[in-house]
Formats: sequence, C-alpha cells, structure tokens
Amino acid sequence: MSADIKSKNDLRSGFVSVVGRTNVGKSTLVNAIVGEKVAIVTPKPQTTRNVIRGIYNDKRGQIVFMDTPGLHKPRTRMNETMVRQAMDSIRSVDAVLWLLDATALWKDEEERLFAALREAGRPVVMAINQIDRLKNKSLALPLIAELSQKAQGWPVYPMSALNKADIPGLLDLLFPLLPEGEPLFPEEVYTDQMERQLVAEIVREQVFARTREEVPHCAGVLVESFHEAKEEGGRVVIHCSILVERESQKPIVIGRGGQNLKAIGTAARQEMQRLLGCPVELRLFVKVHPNWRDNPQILREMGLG
Ligand SMILES: Nc1nc2c(ncn2[C@@H]2O[C@H](COP(=O)(O)OP(=O)(O)OP(=O)(O)O)[C@@H](O)[C@H]2O)c(=O)[nH]1
Ligand SMILES: [Mg+2]
Repeated sequence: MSADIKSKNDLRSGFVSVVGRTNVGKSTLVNAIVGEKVAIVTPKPQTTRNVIRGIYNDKRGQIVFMDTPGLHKPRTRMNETMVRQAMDSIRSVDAVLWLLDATALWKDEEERLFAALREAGRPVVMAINQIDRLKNKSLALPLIAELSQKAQGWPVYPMSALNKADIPGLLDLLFPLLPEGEPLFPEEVYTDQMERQLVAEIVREQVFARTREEVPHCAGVLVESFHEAKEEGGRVVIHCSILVERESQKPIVIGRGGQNLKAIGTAARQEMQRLLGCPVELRLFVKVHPNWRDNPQILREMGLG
C-alpha cells in the first residue's frame, strides 16, 4: 500500500449539527470555524431561519457543520418549521455540537434539547459559549461542573466564538467523533447555499440591523429576479421584495424620505459586490403580505417550507 493511499484512509469526514437556544452564537461560531461568512449574524434572536451548511477542511478531513435555527417557543408556522428543522437535524448527523450560553446556562429549551439528544443517541460535545461575557473567568468553573454533572460523559468545552484561539480545541473534540472517509464536498466549496439564497440573506441581515422590536421578525426577503451580467465586467441586476406583515411596518422599513431603505440597499449591495466579485444593481421593494409567516406557499418560495 502506498503512503498516499494510507493517508487518505486516515481521513475523517462527516456532518456535525450545531444546535442550541436562539442567540447563543451558533452562526458566529460556524462562520469563525469556516473562515467565511456562511450565515448572517445579528444581536437579535431568531436570526437563522433554515439549516445552512458550512464546510471546514484540514489535514484530518472534513467537517460539514449544519448551522441550525435557534430553539425558541414558536408562534407561527415559519417558527415551527425553524425549530423542527433544528430538532430533526440531531438524528441524521455524525455528531452534535450543542452551544450553551455562559450567562444563562439552562432554561426550558435546554431541558427539551437534552431529552431529545439522549433519545437521538448521537455523540455530543457541549460548548459553553460567550465565556468572555462573564465578569470573572473563575465564574466558568461552576458552570463547567454543573454541565459535566448533567452531561453524563459528554465533553464540556468553555469558549468564546469571538476568540479564534478557542477553535482548535473544539475541533480536536469533534474530529474523533466522525467516521473515517473521504471529504464529501470539494475543498473549495464552503457552503451549500446558492447565490440567490446568499443574496436574500444579505438583505435580511440589513433589515434586521435597521429595524427594531417585532419588525425584523415579521420581515422576509424574496429574490424576484437575478440577472447575470451580459458581458465581462458588466453588472448583475437583482430585484428583491422585503415582505412585512402589516401596513404600519412598511414606513418603518422605508424610513423618512426613503432613507432607511436606501441604507439597507447600499449596505446590502456593497456586500453582494464583494460576494459576487462584480458590480451589482439592486432594487428593493417593500410589500405588505399579512401573515406571510403562516403562508405555506411563501414559506416554500423562501426555502422555509
Ligand atoms: N460576547 C460574545 N458575543 C457573542 C459570542 N458569540 C456570539 N456572540 C454575539 O451574539 C449575538 C448572536 O449571535 P448569532 O451567531 O447570531 O447567534 P445564533 O445562535 O446563531 O442565533 P439564532 O440564529 O437566532 O439562533 C451576536 O450579536 C454575536 O456577535 C461570544 O462568544 N461572545
Ligand atoms: Mg444563527
């Protein structure tokens, strides 16, 4: 057997679902591990709405991380789908990375997830994230002890997704949990998302950043058209609708004199240009669609069906 073939047999590859309560830092962590912006991140809960794959490679093999919507109490069909997708993911993966919040360790969501994980029987790593937000580092010790007691053998790893130095130790815990095998995706692929989905998410991130209270949660983005550049160096023309649920939300998104929508468009266009590597013409339309989050057809169009 040649050395080359032997080294290939030593590779490990598989799927790791990243789960946890909403807002604990799952998307931040997946982006940090992959080294690319796979998923949008905002300070608001319920940011991630569907399962997004972010792919990490090193000489040990490949981990396909599945960033999932955060667990919360769902009040619409869309939110039910979000939570269901996250819970379903734990049965089909090689290992689960459960992210917890150092400043609020254990709530109802953790209790439910714990029961589901024990039933699913997949290997689990528990990571206590946002450890940097503790006033004193020594405060982490009782949290680790508390979780270790519950965990029944699952490793407990304190970390901050904002601290790159914490990532290698986490990967060391995950790789041994994966089966031996060749990478599942080519090395240059870092996500499974299509350009259209990435574009919709870029707009949604700006809507989240520039609206408050219930408005971001009631907003969704549909890519109405995406026209490739006709010639080399030409511009991509993208039309997106921002759906809101009530008439009163429309002027909030648009802002006085259209200023807010303009800011959303400018920031989103700049990021699209970086992503696509060419000039982008972006048109945004704000539409009222009562209860779209309970509308199966719209949810399917958004990939949330
Ligand atoms: N201080 C600190 N902030 C963090 C850390 N990880 C994430 N955050 C912040 O927490 C907020 C939520 O992060 P996300 O990555 O969107 O959280 P999420 O778990 O993906 O949230 P959902 O998609 O809503 O479930 C953002 O403002 C992040 O910048 C961390 O380790 N330390
Ligand atoms: Mg997220």
